[in-house]
Amino acid sequence: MSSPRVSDQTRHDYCADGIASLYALPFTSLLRQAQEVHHRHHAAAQVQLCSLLSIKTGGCREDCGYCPQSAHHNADLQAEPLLNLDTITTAARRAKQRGATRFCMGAAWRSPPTRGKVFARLLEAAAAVKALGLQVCMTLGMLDAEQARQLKRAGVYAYNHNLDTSPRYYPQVITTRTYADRLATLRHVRAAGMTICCGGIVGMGEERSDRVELLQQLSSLNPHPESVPINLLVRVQGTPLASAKDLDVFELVRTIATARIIMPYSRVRLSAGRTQLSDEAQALCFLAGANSIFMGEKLLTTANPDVDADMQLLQRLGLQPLASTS
Ligand code: SAM
Ligand code: DTB
Ligand code: SF4
Repeated sequence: MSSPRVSDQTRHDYCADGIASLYALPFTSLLRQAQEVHHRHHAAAQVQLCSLLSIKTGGCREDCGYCPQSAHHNADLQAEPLLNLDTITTAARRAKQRGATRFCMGAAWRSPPTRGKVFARLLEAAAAVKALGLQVCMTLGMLDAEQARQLKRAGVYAYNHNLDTSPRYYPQVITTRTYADRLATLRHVRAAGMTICCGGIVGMGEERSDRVELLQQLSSLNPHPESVPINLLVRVQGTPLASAKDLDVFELVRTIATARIIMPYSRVRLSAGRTQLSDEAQALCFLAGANSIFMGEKLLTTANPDVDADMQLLQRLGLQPLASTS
């Protein structure tokens, strides 16, 4: 039986069947192809460390079934209004000292307030974090074209806006905004000249075919998202997905490997959910082509591994944090 071929070209026309046959390859063949692509297009010993900060927490109008920050659910969470500039820059400075090269600010909004003081503070925060020599990433919900242009002008390098899952499964998880809304925001981000960080979540009770269709949607974006976060659901008490059933960890690895093959130049981020993974499972994710993690004991509102443990893991694997370019 001939196996699907790896191509050197970036392709945006993968069909779901083609992606499904890659995804379902024998594990050894899938990982070999993923590693070939990873080594061809990346410095495969380097892992980018990113740091996250929730700059506005909780009370969100959206009903995303996985999210502790939604006002529709009952997670045990302290809501916080937008942080002041000092608090943000202090956190960014600390992240840089600890080896992060990218700083991602997240806000629990459907979309940021259109203009005015709050938006002005976001622009200031972007400029201040950029001035520290960090790649600035923001994730603030839906943007219109003008907001995207202003964020770009202020120094935002990447905008994170996830598709989360397949178009088919999406309405089971989120009802307050559509897949099309998300694609519209991604278009504004691209048109404004920011890079795109777009991925999804696995382990929400979806089928393998949903993970494949998410990957198909991501690979159809042209250009590909420069950054593809693959999150393993963090099950939070009080959210509708609190008791989603365990995902076989090899499905996470297959998702990463397939993303690596079909989006060869993108940085694939092993994102939320690492506290649920053994060192060996994380190593498999790196073998599959993941080349970034979030570092710091907190993601936005949930736990992440200790920095010391992460540094030890990288060292044991002979992997290096990506060096700062500034
Ligand atoms: N409110 C903005 C939005 O939704 O675009 C930005 C912040 S939101 C928390 C960013 C992303 O975090 C979501 O799109 C989702 O993919 C991910 N996320 C949220 N809760 C999660 C959870 N419990 N487990 C895994 N990923 C999660
Ligand atoms: C992404 O895809 N994962 C990060 C980042 N983008 C903003 C967020 C993960 C959040 C996990 C749940 C929490 O800590 O609240
Ligand atoms: Fe709000 Fe974002 Fe959470 Fe959805 S994922 S509820 S939009 S903070």
